[in-house]
Amino acid sequence: MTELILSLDVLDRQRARAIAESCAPFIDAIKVGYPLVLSTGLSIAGDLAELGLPLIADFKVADIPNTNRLICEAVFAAGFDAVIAHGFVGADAARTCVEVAHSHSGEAYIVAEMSHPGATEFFHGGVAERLAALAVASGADGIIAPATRPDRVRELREIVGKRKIYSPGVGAQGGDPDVVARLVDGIIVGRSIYEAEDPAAEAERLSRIRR
Ligand code: NUP
Repeated sequence: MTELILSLDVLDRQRARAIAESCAPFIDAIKVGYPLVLSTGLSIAGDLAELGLPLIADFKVADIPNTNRLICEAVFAAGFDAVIAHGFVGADAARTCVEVAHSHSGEAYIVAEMSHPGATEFFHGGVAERLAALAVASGADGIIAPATRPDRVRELREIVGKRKIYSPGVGAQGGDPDVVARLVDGIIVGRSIYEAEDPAAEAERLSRIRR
């Protein structure tokens, strides 16, 4: 069954906790990125961990191997279960994120292609394919690929095989959950859920689509 991952890009700790708690019965993981962590501090991970769902740190880590190591160690020490890293920094830097994640029994995902319109500027022309291959060669647990371009997801699936594909861009960015949920291991959904009048109801609706 395709996972439903809540992207919790709200700025307020109480609101984040309330939305996560109400959606918890319908989601498989929570993704936290810079907006929430920069607003509340890394301690938000401890708050959310109480819900018992896997926590994914969407920090798109993209530095030299040593700095990547320091960042990922802090991520897992804070209680996250997975980290998202960029691959364009090269195999050594990406592999460092994978190694740290696995040393904590966690997971690492490499961005193969992003979901926004401008992503085509640099990710197309063979780059995304190379990043997907790098993810496989680095032992990453999967890739991030765009729900906004299902054809690209199909192409990247050829490269990553059974490794997981998590896909953002559903709803607010135009991606159709009915189409993409069949192609990927998890859909990542932010605004469609947390900006809904009833976030839990929207999460429940999406959780039914993905089955
Ligand atoms: O390619 C990507 N596209 C994307 O939207 C890679 C991402 N990590 N994201 C993130 O997914 C984005 O930063 C946001 O946290 C979430 C999508 O949110 P929404 O468009 O559903 O609100």
